[in-house]
Amino acid sequence: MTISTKTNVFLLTCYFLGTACGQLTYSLASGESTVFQSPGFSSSGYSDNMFCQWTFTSPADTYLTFTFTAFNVESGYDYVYIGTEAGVGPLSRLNSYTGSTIPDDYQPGGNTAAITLATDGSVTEQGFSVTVTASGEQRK
Ligand SMILES: [Ca+2]
Repeated sequence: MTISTKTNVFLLTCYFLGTACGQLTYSLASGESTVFQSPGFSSSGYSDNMFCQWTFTSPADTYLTFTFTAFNVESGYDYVYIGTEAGVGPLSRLNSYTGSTIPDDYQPGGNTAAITLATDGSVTEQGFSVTVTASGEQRK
């Protein structure tokens, strides 16, 4: 019975983590744009101790571009990362952001990219809103 209880606690924890992050994968058609907002953006902001990774994909001959329209995470403690594929591995081209300066447009260089939000145990802010666009043109 002990094993069963631990398993249930584990599954419950996963359930809540998943719920806090919301929908995790997004697929865009060529030429399509979508506005993505971090959890709680339009209400009380994001939460402590979050680790959420959202993956965006578009057709093979397109490139994803991230255009931030609002950005505020606790400077030096909470971070937003954008990288190719599944995010934070050594092969990813990874940009990291913290603080309240709205980042420049960023094109990771392919048709798959992930945004990660990692927050520590205290102090939260509004988070970010970003427009993700699948375009047939690659920037220089
Ligand atoms: Ca924080």
